[in-house]
Amino acid sequence: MSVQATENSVVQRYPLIARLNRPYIDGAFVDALGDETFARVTPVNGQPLPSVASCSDADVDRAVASARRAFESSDWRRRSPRDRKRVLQRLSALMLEHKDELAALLTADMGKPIAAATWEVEYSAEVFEWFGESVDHLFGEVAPLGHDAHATITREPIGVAAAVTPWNFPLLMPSVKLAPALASGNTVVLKPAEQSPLAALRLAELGTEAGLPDGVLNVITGLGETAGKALALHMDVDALGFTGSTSVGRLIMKYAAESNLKKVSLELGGKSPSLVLADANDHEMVAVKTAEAIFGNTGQMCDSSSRLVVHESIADSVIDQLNTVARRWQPLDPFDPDSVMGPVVDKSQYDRVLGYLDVGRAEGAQVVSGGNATMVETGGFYIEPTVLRNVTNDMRVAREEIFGPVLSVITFSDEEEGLRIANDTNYGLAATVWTNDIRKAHRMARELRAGAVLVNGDELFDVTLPHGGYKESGIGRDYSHYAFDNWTQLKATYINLA
Ligand code: TXE
Repeated sequence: MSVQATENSVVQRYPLIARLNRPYIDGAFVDALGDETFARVTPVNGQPLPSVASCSDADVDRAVASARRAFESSDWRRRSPRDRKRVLQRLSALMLEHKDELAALLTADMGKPIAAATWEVEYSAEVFEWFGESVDHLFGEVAPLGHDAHATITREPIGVAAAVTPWNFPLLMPSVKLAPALASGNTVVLKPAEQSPLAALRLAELGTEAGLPDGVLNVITGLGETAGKALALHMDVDALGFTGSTSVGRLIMKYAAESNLKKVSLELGGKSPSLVLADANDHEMVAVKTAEAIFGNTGQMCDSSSRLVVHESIADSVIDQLNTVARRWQPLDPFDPDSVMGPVVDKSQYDRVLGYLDVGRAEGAQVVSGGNATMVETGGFYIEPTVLRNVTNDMRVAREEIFGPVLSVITFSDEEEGLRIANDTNYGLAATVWTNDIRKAHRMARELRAGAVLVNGDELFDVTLPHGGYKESGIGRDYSHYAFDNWTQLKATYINLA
């Protein structure tokens, strides 16, 4: 593996980074109330990034108060959906106008290849555009009552909404929560992950430029166990959308229960299977799509296909193809336009992924490609795309979310066994089935216990499709018009006509 680390300092090249270092409250960047900051490095080459304000409970109070004021006294919630739509669509256009700069912020913060970062900006802009349009088409209902009564069922904003988001898609994850929340009239406090706050801070600024009234979108910078916890425990936050680890998801529910029973939606971890039946005959396609699904974003995706559950009769052929395809995914400086795979997000994720490779070897898995890392040479956190075979579904590498470019290959001898292995996980975010038999495709799609099933692979990212998990992968759905369920409440209004 050869990684040529970026020569110039990332901050020199993108001076904007230096000013995105404090919370955005009530329509402006403000100093945090305390002096605490947290240090950061870019995973591209390990060089320091400017430190960022570590917000305290008092800062969270201030941001929530700003959102409450804006909810009560700005006209945001009272505007017609069409008027809110115009603001969101202006924001979408501004994001596209600033695409290169936002993409650079993503790459600097968490190391995704610049081409993938550009895609993330474009898709995030589409999410704002789509939710703006959708809310304008969201009709209420009239209840089927008798002649002497008339009742409507309408959706109302919940109030002050909070979003706590992870670092793997630092712009997209905030966008999928903010777009439906803002479209339906809520005001928002966002806490992005400490590893990747830059794009979210810039988004807030663009929101003001697009016409969001002051206080409608606030961003708190800070650590999970302080700022994130304060937000989740806050008595004046009415709803909270979280994406992140299942362990923190449990805490979020606990905090909600201990405070004001705020409405919680959770998008958590995954250990998604890709089930390859014996009749699937395009093994190259299986390998290409599986590689995209596990090496894309350096494997840091909640719905990565991290378990390849393949029929024993074709396992060797599929693994051969995977070894060939994996060579195209060698890590490269993410600022290089040819890069398809950058580093993992930080040193702790780097240690965690390499730790799992040791665990896998100790459990009897065989590394058939990859397995090396190059932090020493580059200063960045680069790990080769890695394929493990001889994995059984009880091994830790098959059960726990690694969140890195590591594929575990598990074989089966009959379809019922394959299905059982695929479903034998605490998670249930996504599953893929590969077959040329239409009946088997439908049957497997019905039996796979996951929020999304892909038949013969392909794109999971589509704003029209709900995204969320069965089992311990979460509660509620992001994307699609079902996302409005997270950010609205239903009101029944009964009118006596007698
Ligand atoms: O996630 P965390 P981390 C998984 C993945 C990864 C592991 C750890 O397996 O290796 O989680 O990543 C905030 N109260 N996923 O540690 O801690 C935190 O500041 C309130 C899957 O980065 O869950 C950040 O904003 N908030 C996942 C957000 O939670 C808290 C994406 C996510 O951080 C908090 C990311 C607390 N006590 C990681 N502690 C996916 N589903 O896509 C942390 N946070």
